[in-house]
Amino acid sequence: MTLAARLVDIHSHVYLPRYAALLRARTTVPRILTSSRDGKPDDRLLILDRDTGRPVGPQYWDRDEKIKFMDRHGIDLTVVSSANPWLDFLPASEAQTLASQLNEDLEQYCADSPSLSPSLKRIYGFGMLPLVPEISIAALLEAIDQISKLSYLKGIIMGTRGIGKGLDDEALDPVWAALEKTGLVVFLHPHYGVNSEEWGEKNNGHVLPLALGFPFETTIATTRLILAGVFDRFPSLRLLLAHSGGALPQLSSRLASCIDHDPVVASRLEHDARWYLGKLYYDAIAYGPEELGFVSDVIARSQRYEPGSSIPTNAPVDRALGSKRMLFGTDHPFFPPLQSTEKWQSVVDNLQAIDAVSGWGQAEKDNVHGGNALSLFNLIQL
Ligand code: 5CU
Repeated sequence: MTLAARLVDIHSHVYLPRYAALLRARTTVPRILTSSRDGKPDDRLLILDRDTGRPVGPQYWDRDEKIKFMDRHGIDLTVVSSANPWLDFLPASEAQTLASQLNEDLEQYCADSPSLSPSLKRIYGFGMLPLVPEISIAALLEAIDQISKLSYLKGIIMGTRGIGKGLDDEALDPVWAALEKTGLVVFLHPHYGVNSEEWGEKNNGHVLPLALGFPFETTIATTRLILAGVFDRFPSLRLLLAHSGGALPQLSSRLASCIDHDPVVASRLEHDARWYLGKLYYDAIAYGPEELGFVSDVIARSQRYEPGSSIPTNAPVDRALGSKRMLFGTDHPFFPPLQSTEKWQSVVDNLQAIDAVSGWGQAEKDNVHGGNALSLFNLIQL
């Protein structure tokens, strides 16, 4: 098997034992509510707004469970990230200490994972920054420096709130500069969704916040980054969007038109909005081949926008080109099957979707399965 034919999961979460212990000690959300049934632990995880909890167990923190899941689904290598809500609910000094400890813990979690080849581990990681209000920028830069020196951490995961004002906060410019300089991949992941009043009064469980709220949050945060000129100032920043970029691909031409009609915003940006979508990376967690094909087209279409121009050239949109920025993911340990099955349907759905994208040949599918991840995380030369 060539390296390019590897299956690499870039969207897979963990609550490291130190973090799980913190959640267990808490009495308000986010928390792990501990109880037992028939003498066995019956713990529940509460992290979302109006969360009634869902079963939580070793699959959330135990590395052996992660490896078993990988083996069961033919996943060769995983880049794990801490799950939401990260450190968002902690005071700055606690967040700073814990971020540093959790980054060391994650490095060890990866270091102790089995080897895939003499020079490749089966698990790498995204570290985290203490992105909370009142943290100093110096503390964030220190965390980036720490992560960049940990050999198994290849990026950072971040939510959408920044240090309280969102990711378009100019105070974060030194953070983007440092992330760009170190080459760490920034995995942008939602947690808050949108205002829960939008979900009405019917009990729809977690369906609306997860299916719509999460992707809309990512859509808004990424759009704000574009509008703030972050990709103009930091053109080499490597941003990976959760859930295939949410609704941004679908809304990008509308966004471009709205910008064109607003001279103040238009004058701030160096490129047409659609151009920026070709500079981002997208996980392939969209569950359907049509959606993946569409995202691939939107990425490829950015080539039609010459720097600074909103008039597209006639260059054909090459769907295969878009696939180079899309990467397989599972969202493990979330979305487990309701009944015990050998393979998780959520994983099978996403793999089948990749295989069924019209216009993607074997090379494109191999790239989305793992080749793109190995390049993005600089694992190919190892
Ligand atoms: O099911 C969920 O709540 C989640 C979550 O919180 N975070 C995530 O990444 N996926 C699903």
